[in-house]
Amino acid sequence: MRRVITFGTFDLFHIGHLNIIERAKAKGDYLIVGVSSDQLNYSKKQKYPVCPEDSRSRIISALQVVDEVFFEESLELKSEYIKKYKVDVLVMGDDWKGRFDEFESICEVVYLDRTPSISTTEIIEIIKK
Ligand code: C2G
Repeated sequence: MRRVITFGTFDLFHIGHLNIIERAKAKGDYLIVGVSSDQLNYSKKQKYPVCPEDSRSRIISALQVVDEVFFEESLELKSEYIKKYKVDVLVMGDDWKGRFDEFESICEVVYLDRTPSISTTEIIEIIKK
């Protein structure tokens, strides 16, 4: 069984998120998703996501293709998560291209094209206008 992992905030869940999650699952048989915690977002961006972590992780858990969800508490813990969940493939969108190459010694690393023309930031901007 090929075990796949992907990470994300998945705030204001949209079609770009669904696309990458479905394409990540297609890389293997069992999909684990690390949902970044509110605290991790605050430490990266000095602001909290619109949707709190429990809501974001419940939405991800409810997807048919997702087998397991956990909270990503720190960007520094990727190799621990990869080992803990016995991961064969790490999948991320290509906005992260090159950033996770260091994990190629412990698993396969795949970057997939982002879905064009949609992002949480753009959704927030459109609603504000
Ligand atoms: N994504 C995508 N297409 C979009 C928007 C997002 O493919 N139009 C992908 C991103 O490339 C990422 C995933 O969806 O792989 C989650 O995106 P975000 O919620 O923006 O997550 P991010 O803030 O990138 O958090 O440890 C890494 C972080 O937890 C990733």
